[in-house]
Amino acid sequence: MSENKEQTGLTLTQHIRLEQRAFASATGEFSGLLHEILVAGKIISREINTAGLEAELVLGVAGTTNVHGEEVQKLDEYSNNTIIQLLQRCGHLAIMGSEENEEPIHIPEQYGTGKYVLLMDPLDGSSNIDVNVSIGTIFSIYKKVSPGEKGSVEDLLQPGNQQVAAGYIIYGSSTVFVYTAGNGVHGFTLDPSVGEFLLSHPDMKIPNKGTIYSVNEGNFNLWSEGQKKYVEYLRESDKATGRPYKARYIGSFVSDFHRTLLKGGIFMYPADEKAPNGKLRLGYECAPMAFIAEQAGGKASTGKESAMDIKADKLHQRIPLYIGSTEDVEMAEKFLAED
Ligand code: AHM
Ligand code: MG
Repeated sequence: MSENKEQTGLTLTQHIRLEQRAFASATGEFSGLLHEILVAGKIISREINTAGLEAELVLGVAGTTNVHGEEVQKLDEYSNNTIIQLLQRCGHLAIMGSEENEEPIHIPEQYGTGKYVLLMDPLDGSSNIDVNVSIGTIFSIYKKVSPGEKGSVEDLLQPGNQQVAAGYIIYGSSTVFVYTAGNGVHGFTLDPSVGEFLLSHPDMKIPNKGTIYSVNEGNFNLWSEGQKKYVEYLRESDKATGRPYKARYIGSFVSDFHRTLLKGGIFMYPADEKAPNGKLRLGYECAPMAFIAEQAGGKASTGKESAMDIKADKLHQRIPLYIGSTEDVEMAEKFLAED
């Protein structure tokens, strides 16, 4: 859809419905599913916005660790429960996978199942919660491929190129919902006065080349030679290629990715000596953002191959990630090829 007056006050629900009208076979299930995700986003957004006022109840650690051995924050748990509760009742899902749950989440029989599967990171960047830095929810939707009514883990291990839709909600200075259903990337800002996400960023495009790099440079000494040389290259002065690049690293993937989508450049979480597959998870962090990056004209790579083409072996699989402007990601791949 192009930007015009007809889009004034276009809500996310309306946008999804209008996009789906293009598909003769659309049954409304997909629109229904996305609608439930946006409702969950509003509830989580409200909780985050009042976090400071109810600090004891909402902020801090929950006293448990998750499958990755990381401390679970109260808001992590709240966001995970909110999405599971809402989504399992919608009737459109066969199975879910979450960063916070070691095993796949089956849909209780009384709610019935549908033809879609959902992967999510309910609250990404949660180490930033207590310091008022933007955090987000990431989701990825596939069609169920396993036989029978119930979903199986196979449904959650499909390569990113099979995604039907992906998106994220960033809880920042405003709450923004960005999604793609394979027809461009569109962003909506929550207007708290009316309680609706309204179209604010139609047809988002990543610049072909940027001037910002984003990486946890504290790991420099653990990196491969190619990775070190690439970052050193970005820090050199060369007017013609816009170097040195600016360094920006929030440590909250949704926020770092959102900036990269809007301004261009590259975000990376490379493999290193301690983490040979990097840190970020394929199913609910890398693949959804890769789909969005590609739909916005950008690129996502492990440094060697497209992040969209990898089929996971396990639910919580990690991969190294280079994502953002096409020229920047390709330059990173060139340096990594020397390793
Ligand atoms: P989380 O899903 O537990 O919040 O962890 C993922 C986060 C990402 O948001 C961020 O890009 C990365 O971890 C930061 O890691 P590091 O602190 O190693 O730089
Ligand atoms: Mg995460």
